[in-house]
Amino acid sequence: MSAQSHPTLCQVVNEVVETTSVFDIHTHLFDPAFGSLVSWGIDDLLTYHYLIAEAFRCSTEPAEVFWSLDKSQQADWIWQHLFLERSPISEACRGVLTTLRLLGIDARKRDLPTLRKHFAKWTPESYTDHILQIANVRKVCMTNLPFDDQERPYWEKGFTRHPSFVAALRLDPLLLEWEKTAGQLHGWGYDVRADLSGQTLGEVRRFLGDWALKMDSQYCMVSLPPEWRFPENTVTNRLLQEAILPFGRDHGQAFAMMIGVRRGVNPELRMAGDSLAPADVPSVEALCAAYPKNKFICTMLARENQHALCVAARKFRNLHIFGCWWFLNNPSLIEEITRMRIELLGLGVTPQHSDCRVMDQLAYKWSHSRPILAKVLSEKYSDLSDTGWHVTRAEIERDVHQLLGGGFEAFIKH
Ligand code: FIX
Ligand code: ZN
Repeated sequence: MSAQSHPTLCQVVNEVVETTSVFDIHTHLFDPAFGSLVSWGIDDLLTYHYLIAEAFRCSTEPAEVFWSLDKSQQADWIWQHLFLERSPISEACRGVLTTLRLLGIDARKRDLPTLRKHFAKWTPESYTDHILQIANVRKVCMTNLPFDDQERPYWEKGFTRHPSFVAALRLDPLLLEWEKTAGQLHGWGYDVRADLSGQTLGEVRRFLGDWALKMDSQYCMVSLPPEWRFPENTVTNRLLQEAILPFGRDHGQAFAMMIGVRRGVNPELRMAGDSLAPADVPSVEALCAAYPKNKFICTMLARENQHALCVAARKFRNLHIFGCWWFLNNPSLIEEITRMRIELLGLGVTPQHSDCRVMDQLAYKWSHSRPILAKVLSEKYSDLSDTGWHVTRAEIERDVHQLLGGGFEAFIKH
């Protein structure tokens, strides 16, 4: 008889990574109180912009034909092209099938009308809780835009907040379309001018303070094009230096930058038409050096930037890097980037966020990322073992909690 076998290091790491609840630090999900803004269910899953881009490649029909369809017809069209006429082998297609599997829905008959019936019994509230539990996600950070006419009324009216949803104040229109946004701010009673003169910068700070309070935002954030440079005398940088960063220091709000997106490269794809290019890591380093009292959070979209960004984070303790964003959220790239980050930064990084737009996606995005994190960590703990340093289960739990959002919470803490 063999002695009772102990779990291997690899089994313990897998189990801990599977069972540690995540703080998902960047998503486009909404608290269920946002009603019709909440996306969920099979039609929203199929019309995710990642899948729209893939389905367009399979058809020669004019784009307007697709855009003239209603949501369920668009879902039918995508299902036909990506799931019926060819095998759904891409990461985004696989994600739909993983989600259905985790929901206990059998998709093998490939019958979309039957799949739809499984979602009919849920309300956004009950569905949200169900998904959070399946995905083992404890907290979700939204992306909140005071400039959005559909979203703003919910904040202005007020609502009872779901305990798992926290806010992040998104500032793209303020930093990237100042002239238009100045008009909006003016209309809301802030004494701002398009040329930034007079009280403008103080008033922008007042606006930020009002909205950070209203949303109880965890941090402020922007997505920036690859051309963004610092220092450089631009309206974006003046707003950053004279409004956002002083506000951040006064209110303990970190500033997140998601850099490298080229919006609308193919306009006929609408929101599926964005692309990327390498961005400038020295600009991030210059910002961190110039503002040591501000906290910065950063992710970059181009694979080419990932190594230099890790090195930047080694140099500046006020910089926390995160996530395998968008076109990087694919297993081969997640593995490469996660391994490199852990080698260069140890546990001082948040390896992944989901960027979910549809509630159900929490299930697949985390289910696809967790085994990769476990694989990389097992390898690293095993290398440690070879030195004679054996980690305990409690130490592994501590480390994984840190990687899955705990370290980020500590970083942004006021
Ligand atoms: O700017 C962002 O936050 C991006 O993540 C989105 O704009 C993008 O559409 C997306 O969903 C990527 O995953
Ligand atoms: Zn995003």
